[in-house]
Order: sequence, then C-alpha cells, then structure tokens
Amino acid sequence: PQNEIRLEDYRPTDFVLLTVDLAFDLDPQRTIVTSTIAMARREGVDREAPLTLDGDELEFVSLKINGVDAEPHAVTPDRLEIRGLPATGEFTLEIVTAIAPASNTKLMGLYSTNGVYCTQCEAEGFRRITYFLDRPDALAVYTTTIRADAKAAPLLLSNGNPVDSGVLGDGRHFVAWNDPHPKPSYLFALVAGDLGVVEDDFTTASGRKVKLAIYVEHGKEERAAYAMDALKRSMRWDEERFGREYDLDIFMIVAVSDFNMGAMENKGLNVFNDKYVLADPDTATDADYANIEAIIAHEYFHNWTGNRITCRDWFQLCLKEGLTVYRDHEFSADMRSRAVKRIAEVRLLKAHQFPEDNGPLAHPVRPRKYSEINNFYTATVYEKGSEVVRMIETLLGRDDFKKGMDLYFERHDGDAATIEDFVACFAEVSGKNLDQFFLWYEQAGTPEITVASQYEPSTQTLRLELEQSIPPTPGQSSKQPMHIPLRVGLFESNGEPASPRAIEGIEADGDVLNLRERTHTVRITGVKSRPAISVNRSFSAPVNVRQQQSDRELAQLARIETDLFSRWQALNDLAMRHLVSATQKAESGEAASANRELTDCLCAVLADRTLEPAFRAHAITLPGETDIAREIGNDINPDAIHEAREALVAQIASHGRDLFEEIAAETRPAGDYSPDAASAGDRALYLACMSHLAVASGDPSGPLSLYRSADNMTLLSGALAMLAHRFPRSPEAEEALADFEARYRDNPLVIDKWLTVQATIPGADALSRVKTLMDKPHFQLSNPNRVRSLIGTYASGNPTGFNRADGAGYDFLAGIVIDLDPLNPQVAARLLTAMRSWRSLEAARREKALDTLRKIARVEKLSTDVRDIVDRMIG
Ligand code: HT7
Ligand code: ZN
Repeated sequence: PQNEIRLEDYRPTDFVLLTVDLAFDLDPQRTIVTSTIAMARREGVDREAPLTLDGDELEFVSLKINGVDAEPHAVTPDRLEIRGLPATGEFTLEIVTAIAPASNTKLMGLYSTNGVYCTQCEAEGFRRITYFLDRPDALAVYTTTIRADAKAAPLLLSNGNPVDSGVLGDGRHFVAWNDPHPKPSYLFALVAGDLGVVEDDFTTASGRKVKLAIYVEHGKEERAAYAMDALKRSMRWDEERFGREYDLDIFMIVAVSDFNMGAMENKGLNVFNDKYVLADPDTATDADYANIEAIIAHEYFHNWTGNRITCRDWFQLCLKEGLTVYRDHEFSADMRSRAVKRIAEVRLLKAHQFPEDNGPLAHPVRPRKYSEINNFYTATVYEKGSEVVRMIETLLGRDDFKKGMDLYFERHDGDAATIEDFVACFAEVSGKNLDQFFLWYEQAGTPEITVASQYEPSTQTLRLELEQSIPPTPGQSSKQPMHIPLRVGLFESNGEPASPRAIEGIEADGDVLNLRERTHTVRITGVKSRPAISVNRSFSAPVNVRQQQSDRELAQLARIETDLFSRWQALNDLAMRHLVSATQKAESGEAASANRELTDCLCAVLADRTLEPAFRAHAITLPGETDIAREIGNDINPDAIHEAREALVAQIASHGRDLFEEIAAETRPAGDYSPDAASAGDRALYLACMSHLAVASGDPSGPLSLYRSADNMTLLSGALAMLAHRFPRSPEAEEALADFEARYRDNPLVIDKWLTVQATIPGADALSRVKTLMDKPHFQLSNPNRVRSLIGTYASGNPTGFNRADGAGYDFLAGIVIDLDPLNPQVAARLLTAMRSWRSLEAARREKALDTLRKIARVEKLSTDVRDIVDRMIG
C-alpha cells in the first residue's frame, strides 16, 4: 500500500522544539496564521540535515529565519523543506500560512461550525493550520494570540491560562493564552465565537481553586448542568483513585454541533460533540446521560493519561486510549452499578471489537503499520486496549496495579512514552515477568479457549482440559500462546461455591488460572460433588470460551453464580444456544420449538426482586441479531436470524405475560425524572416489560398510550421505538412519528433519535425509508451526527434492512461513501466499516457485497482513508 508507515522505522526528529508562538488573524475565508518557532538541531544530527515540516492543503505566505526573509528549499501545500539552518544553537522560524475555515468540510484543522471557529488537531490536523513537526513526540510550550472581530467572536479561547487581552482597531480585539505544559501539536486548540457559558469552580485536593467553564450555544446553558456535575465528579474521582490533580487555573469545555468523533482532550480546552454535553429530561435519554458522564470523564482523565504523558508515535495510541477507557470504565462502575456496567461493557466489546478482530480489518492493539492513522481509532485500540489494562490489574491485584500506575505517572510525566515503558512499570513493582503478556499488544484476533471437564467422584477430583487457540488475522498467520488470566468458579451440587484443596497443572492465584501454554491439564482436588463450572468470570479476559454445558448447567449457573456478570453470561449463553438452533430451523422452514428451560430461567430472574432492576433488564434482553450472527460465524442469513429471534421473543412474551404485567406495574415511573442509575434501571426494566407486553398483545395501543403520557425522553423514545419497530406503518406508529417530528423539528440532536428509530425498522423497506428521510431538510450530508444517525445506524444497526438479498443496501452505502469522501473522508471511511463482516454472509449476499466493494475500489480519486479501508476489506 501507498505511504505505509511502520513502527520499526521510528526515528526521533532531527530538530527539537523549544517554544511555539502562534498568532491567528481570524477570518472565515482567509485566516492568516503566523507561527514563530524557537528550535535547535538535535545534538549529534548531521549539520547539513534539512528540516522538513508537515502541511496539508496549506497556502504558504512567507518564511523568516532568525527574523530575516528566507526562501524555502521546497514548498507544496503538503510539505515545507528548509535547508541551511544553523548547525548549532537555537534559532527561530517565522512561518506565515493562509487557511479558509469556512470551506473546511473535513472538520480537521481549523474550521467553522454554526459561526464558531474551532479546531480538531488529533491525529494530523495541526498540519492543516501551519507547517509543523506534526507528530506526538515533538513537544513545546505554546503561546497563542487570537485576533478577531469582537462582535462575531467575543469569545477567544486557547490552551492554558489567559495572559493578555485588548482592543484593536477596526472593531477587532485579541486574547493571548499561554500553556506552560509542553505538549504535542495534536493537543493544540482554538475556539472563537459567540457562545453562552456555564461557570463553576473546583477546589483541588491540595487546595487550589480551578475555574470551570462549559461553553454552549446561547439558550442551551441549562442543558450543560449535568455535564458540569459529571466534570466535578470526575475531577474528584481522579484525585481519590489515582492521586491525579488538575494542573491549570482553568478547565474549559466547548460543545459544537459539527464534530467528527465524540470529543477531544485538548489541554485545558476540551472540544465536544454537543451530543455528549447537552442534556435535560425532555431531550436526553438515560443512555445519553450515561454517555455524557463517561465521555466527560474520559476526556478529563486524558489530562494525565495522554496529555501529561503522551504517545511517542501513533502506534502507541492505545497507551493513552486503552488506558483512559479503562479509567472511564472504572469511574462509571464507581458511579453506577459495577456489575451492570461490566455487562454493558462486554456487550459493547462483543458487538464492535469481536467482529473487528474476526474480519479483514483486524489489527493488534498496538499495530505495527498503517497507511491512514485516522482508521486506527478503533474498538480494538480503545476497548480491547482497555481490557488489556484490566488484565494487568487482574494479574497484579489492586495494590500492585496502583503502585505500577504511580510509578508510570512519576517516571514518565512530561514524556512521549511507549507501551514498553508502561508495561515495564507493572513488571517492576510486582516482580512479575510480563514478557508473554505483552503479546496481547502484538497479536490480533480473539483467542478461543476450549474447556473440557471430567469429574471423578471417587477421588473428588475435577480434571479440566484447557486449550487456547488464536485465529489467523491479516498479516499474522500463526500465533504464539498468550498469557491469559482466566477466572474460574466451581459450584457444588448444593449451589455452594466449592473450596478446592489443591489446583495442579497450572499456576493459580485465587480463582485466576494463568494460561500460558497451548494446552493445560488441570487437576482440582477436594471438589465434593460434580460442580457447575463458570469460566471467565467477570470477563477476566477478552476471549471466546467454548465449553460443553447442558441447558441445565447453564440454568443452574444463572441461578447460583455469585458473580452477577457471570449470571448474566450464563443466561445469555443459554439464550444464544436456542437462538442459533432456532435460526437453523428458520433456514430450513421449520418453526422454532418452545423452550421451557430458557423461558423459566428468564422469568425467574425477572421475578427476583433481590436483583437490581437494571440487571434484570439486561437479563431479559435477548442477544441482538448481530450477536447471533457473530455466534453463527459464517454463511449468515440475516432474515433467518430475525425470524428466529422474533419467534423466541414472542414465546417469552406470551409465557411471561402475567409477570411482565406485574413488574411493569411495580416499575411504572412516577414523580420527577432523575437521571441517577437506580431510576434509569427502573425505566429500563419498565420499558423491557412494556415491549414484551406489546408483543404478547399484538396491540399498539399500549405503546401509544405510553408515548402520549411520557414526560421524559427515555420513555418517549422508548415508546416511539416500540411503535415503529413492532407496528411499522400502523396508524399509531405514524401518529407518534409525526408528533415527534413536529415537537422536535428545531432540535437536531433529538431529530437524530427520530432518524435512527426509522433507519432501524427491520425489513427490506428500510432502504426506501432512509432515502426519503435523506430528502428531509433535517438531514445534511455535511453533519457527521446526522450521517451517523441515519446512514450509520441503517448500515450497522439494521441487519435485515441493510443486507437485502438484492444488494441494494450495499450499493446505497457505496453511493453515500463516494459522495461523502471528498467532503469528509474520515466519516466516509468509518461508514464503510459497516461492511467489515461481509465475508461471513451467505454466498449470494457475499458476492453482492464484494461487487460493491470492488465498485468503490475502482473510483479513481478516493481519499487515503476510504482507500485504506476498502483495500483491506477486499484483502
Ligand atoms: N483522542 C480523541 C480521538 C480523536 C478525535 C476526536 C475528534 C475528531 C477527530 C479525532 N481523531 C481522533 C478522542 C478521545 O479518544 O478521547
Ligand atoms: Zn480518548
């Protein structure tokens, strides 16, 4: 592939940065950027070596060296080469460029959105502002002066602390900012415009008062209250759990409506997709509140894991992302229910990361090569990266893990570090050898562990045969055995946890078995009766487990496991097994048979008032259609899966009807809305019951009256989804959809929910519905939130609608990707990854998908983003 960057080619820069002074004369059509960089040749570097700076679509205006006009040796929009620089000592460069924020549709670099100037520099956006050493190991102290029209942009923000401001001629004004913490260019930020603000403060553990400010569009200030609360809780939590204090006088968050991803952790000035800041009961669901809390925390936590300690190069992306996801997961677990949080995390990991790891886009948590770094902000780097950190904690125990983190913060503060640096801290504090464990960063693919067991009553001995295998992935045909920490629990026939006398044949640490070989024969003595075996408790390792278990054994675990996560896992496995066999039946035209074991088991959990409602809501939600497809693995027929799942849902709904009525009555929301986890859990359970009741009755009037009486967005959108998905085209569904559109037409974030609900109505009709919605004024191809809500959810959240047998869904997506690519390649490439599991489809759909991918590949002028994805997908 073109321009492949390889980890082994990493070299430090020839020149080191000292300070960077930026001056922006803001104008939507022609902003002038003056960058004054103090730098020096690195010791030992060739005295003649030229300086090559990165650029991207830049207009070069002028260059000075030590204040004197100079000519570059070579200059293009993408590159500036300077020769003849001083052999020793410090020198300054002054580089002037011109850029056009108003026509920057890629939303990388400096762009304007709704009249607000804003930047996005990670990963390689700074080079769209000025020529620079735009790489994460080039750290410098920045001073930024922003000059702009005082009316259009009363607010001028950048990183660090404000140091100067004043009035200029022509109605313009300026503000200067200084960020004392050396940082790489990807953490630079500028925001300018006319925004409302919510202010607060936070006193750090050492008694420093920090000003907090969240900027939103005027009139939306009240909707930032929850984000502010989440920010203060995040700041306190990081002090208490990791001993990390905030380090500037001010911390700012800006919410913008055009943003390529969720949010960005720029030093002292986080920029957010407004979807992850704005919330009130009338416009945000419980899931929105939980996401806001998690993302506010995630970006704030980056201040230490990412900013104070950054990455040496982009191959080390998981150093900041995997670790920060781990930290935000822990935060949410402490704020909410740990078990429910873990279930939600694992559901997400299996839905997004497992398919990635099992398809043409599979890559190690730390990749060794890339041709477009934007395509490596993946579930593997983020979510699997977090699981790898969690495994380190499992291996070391909480105390040594904390010591390792302390050492990491102390030793690498101010560094651009590597994964090796990180892992070395844990090896050092614990005395454990983590060499084999390091393979988790290097080998792609989800390990599979097969478990066979044999119990000998005469000797009260359980024999476990454990075997690990890791499937081949692109560029890695054979794999070495990994160090896998596998939590295993045994439950005797009386339901009590077993207390074994000895465990032989493997290194065991409490309930953690350390798998290191391809196979282990484990002898566990002192087990008084044939036990139920619970493997991978709490999801101690991101692996697939294959274990021969009867329905009875799974049902037993679902009743007696003391680890709540594993209770859910047992139920889920039991349901999955029936869903897979029902799919096989659907494929051969047979009706799915009723399954009492499963329905009784689900009803028992539903009826168990000692279990928290959020857990019960998860427990009675069957695996989704894409989960079932993943389990089946190949020759997928999405229509058969849909039919099978619907049949099982109907069985459960009719079998448990009275119980659903009872629990719905118990959990029916009353009183004022509160976003706390317990209230959200009640609502989740209530909605799950109402949905089953709608199925059991086949009558849309229940969801319609729920829709009409709902006084918050969680219930309203839940009822809307029930109507649209269960009773499409019914007058009741049409009434609710029309009402929702009329009520929220002026609120794009809520209209996104309306788009998503319709894009995910199952069945072949979905395509024409999506096309019609694209013509509505609400939809704009230039806005990533709209594109994701309509096209993204259609392609990745509607298996029957998208995977139409005639291939029209694939061709439609290809058309959008090709149209969007010149405007916003990052979003276009991400949309296309919806097809990453195309090889698992049945033959006819597989062929259609391949035809579509080839059609995209034949387009001559593709961005590097889309080219990279399509090439890897075709393989
Ligand atoms: N570190 C950030 C990742 C990011 C990004 C955000 C917005 C637009 C483009 C981006 N490229 C990379 C977000 C995070 O993980 O915290
Ligand atoms: Zn992050």
